[in-house]
Amino acid sequence: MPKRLIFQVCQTADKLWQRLASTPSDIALFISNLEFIEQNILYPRYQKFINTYQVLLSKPTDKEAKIVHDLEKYGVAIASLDSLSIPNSDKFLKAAQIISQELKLKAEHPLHAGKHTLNIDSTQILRYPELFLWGADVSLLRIIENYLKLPVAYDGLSYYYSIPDSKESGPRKWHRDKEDWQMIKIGVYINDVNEDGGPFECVTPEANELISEAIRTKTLRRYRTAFHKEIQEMLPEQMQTHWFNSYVGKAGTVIFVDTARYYHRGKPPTKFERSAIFFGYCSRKPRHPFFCGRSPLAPSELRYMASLLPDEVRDCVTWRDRLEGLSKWIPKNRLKV
Ligand SMILES: O=C(O)CCC(=O)C(=O)O
Ligand SMILES: [Fe+2]
Repeated sequence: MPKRLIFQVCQTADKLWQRLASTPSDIALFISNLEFIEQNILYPRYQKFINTYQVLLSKPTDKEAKIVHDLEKYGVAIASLDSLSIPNSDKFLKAAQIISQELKLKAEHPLHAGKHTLNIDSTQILRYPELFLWGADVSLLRIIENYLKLPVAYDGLSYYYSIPDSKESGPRKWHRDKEDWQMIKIGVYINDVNEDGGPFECVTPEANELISEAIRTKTLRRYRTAFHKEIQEMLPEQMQTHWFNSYVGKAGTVIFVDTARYYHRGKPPTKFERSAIFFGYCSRKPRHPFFCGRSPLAPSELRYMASLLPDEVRDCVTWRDRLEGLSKWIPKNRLKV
């Protein structure tokens, strides 16, 4: 059999397996979103966690508090590698640029023809631990803790090498992330990104409020992914000209965003490739733990990464070992957005 055919057969079998393995978490998602369960059990439990943790919240610096404030007000806060001054940011960016070259080469291989996005694999992350470690910086974690008002779970990173084919699929469709009530993604651009190079986009708070209302009144199914035109058509006349922001920026631009509360997408690039890393964070008792663990690292690899971190940060990576209750046993959902 030609190599390409074998590859396609393997890919189809893998997709089928992923769908099958994701059935328990799809059912759990359905149950946990039943109005009765959400309003009488899950939401009160979440509020109780927040109240209990209030006295333990660490104090942010003024610079960190400004980012928390922007997140609370707009759902998004913009910074840069320079402005954040996180240790080893140069090393981190250099490694990320090497990965970009590797993914570019991989994309050119005929086996990957037609793919809109290529992702980092675990061997690449293990080769450059600075990629994972950057996301576990104490200042970043303090910002997120103060936004979530809960202890932080660091869910690792996704690397998107996005090809300029204009296709609206995967995270290029408008969506909300499912992990938790509120969560944070930190996006870092690895190359300069303009309007034709697939900028990250997020709806304005006003448009998000209208979309949330459509979900409350069941006009829109919660967690439904949507094409650009579908959202546009849902919104009233006066909002048509400005219902989202496009975050164009230089390499090293850093975007903090609550991807669970706000509809967002990576705009399909039309002319230029885009390399970006998205670090994921939620609380240590997330609403849907079976949607966490999106990074390609296996549990043993995560434990290795945790061992490289200072004691006080390690719990952010190993939080899953201390998860309680039924949801701990539901296998992780394997389907992409
Ligand atoms: O690629 C992008 O800009 C969006 C990524 C995204 O939706 C996510 O990481 O949750
Ligand atoms: Fe997302």
